[in-house]
Amino acid sequence: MNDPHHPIYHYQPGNWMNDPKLFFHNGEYHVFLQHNPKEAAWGNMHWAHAKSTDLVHWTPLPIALAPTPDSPDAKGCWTGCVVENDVKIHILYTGITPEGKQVQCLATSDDLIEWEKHAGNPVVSEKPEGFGDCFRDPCAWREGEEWKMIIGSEVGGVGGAALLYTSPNLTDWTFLHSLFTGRAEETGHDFECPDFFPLGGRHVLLTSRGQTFWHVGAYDGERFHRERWGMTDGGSFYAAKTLEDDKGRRILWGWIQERRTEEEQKAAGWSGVLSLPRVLTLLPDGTLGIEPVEELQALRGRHWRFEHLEIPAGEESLLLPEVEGDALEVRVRFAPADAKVYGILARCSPGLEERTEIVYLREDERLGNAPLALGEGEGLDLTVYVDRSVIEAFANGRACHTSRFYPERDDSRRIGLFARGGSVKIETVDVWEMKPI
Ligand code: DQQ
Repeated sequence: MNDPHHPIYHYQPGNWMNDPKLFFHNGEYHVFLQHNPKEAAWGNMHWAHAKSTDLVHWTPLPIALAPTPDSPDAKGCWTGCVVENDVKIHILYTGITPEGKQVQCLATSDDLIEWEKHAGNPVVSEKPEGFGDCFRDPCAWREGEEWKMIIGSEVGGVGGAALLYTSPNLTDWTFLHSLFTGRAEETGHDFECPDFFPLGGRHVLLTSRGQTFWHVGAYDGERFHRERWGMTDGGSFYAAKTLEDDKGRRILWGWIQERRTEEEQKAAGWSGVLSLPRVLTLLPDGTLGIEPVEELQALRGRHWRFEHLEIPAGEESLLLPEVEGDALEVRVRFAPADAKVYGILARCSPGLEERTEIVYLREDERLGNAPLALGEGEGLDLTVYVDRSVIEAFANGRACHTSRFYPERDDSRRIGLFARGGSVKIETVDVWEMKPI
């Protein structure tokens, strides 16, 4: 809490974290993370574990998986998934063998705390012919009497592939074919951390390379036929995966990456942050809706409100009077604007020497790097969660851009609005102080 860049209402397990894997069980949300318990640097992969009952506060739990010397996961327990059959709870994950090969392993538990690795590991030892180096991050689900699983891979020169397997029992797996093969120029040369689930009458495939992409389409039990695709987030947000809770909500979390040097990360003693939970919905046009969960409102404290503000053409910015803080929720409704570029300024010093922009680019139709086309007469409804060095932005229920900013001044605590290349009218501004978790 004394580190001015360390978030206060985002979860971070200490040292290194990446890729979340989610599991909902008996009313509790469980998150497992790729984790290096020794230092704030990638490597030595363990599975950290924490749980929450309210989607806001997290209780750290003992490490779930650690590499076992001279075993198929001697060099790391990489990403995978958590599933439950009628008897036990299972983790399927990628083990890195002493030779550095990627194989798929199984571990089992009764209580999610004590995990026993399967004596016959690995359960999948060989990559099928014809696919590239990537062979990792299993994602399994039950389908009638059988289990299905996809493993992230690639077809050289073509794009990412989600290799489909079937099993009667989670230990004996048969390769079928690629569930879906992407195009490198759209969604990257391979698929890391695939996730696959039904949503609103369609199926959604998530794949990661560069960013986490969503693909919406039809699943016929053998192949996925993609209809629409896009980005879950345009910024520092990766390896995102989901769970379904007892309210039937499909909730997404990602790994918020750092944007400072490896030396700075190690010196800080922590690296990587768990994103805020985001609810996914299928929108009427067949694309994906993404919004922060409403439970986050429990963190709101002191409130400021402003109405009918304007930034006229030629004037660049305005600082909100009185508003101050390094952990805030900022909600701004912009009327349809003629400014070319406009948005919110966060972590501003009083004279604006230091600040970061959360920007909507009207002509490019982007929120930061995330595509966002506004309809005729549609304003911009922008919500920004500022949590010290973490900035998560959500717009119009369908675009997200997460960024990092590490202020050097301790008075960079103000919030502003800005516009360039024209004017913008602001209908309402709400700002809340956010409480620590
Ligand atoms: N991170 C894991 C891999 C995965 C990658 C290793 C994605 O399993 O493909 O830490 O960030």
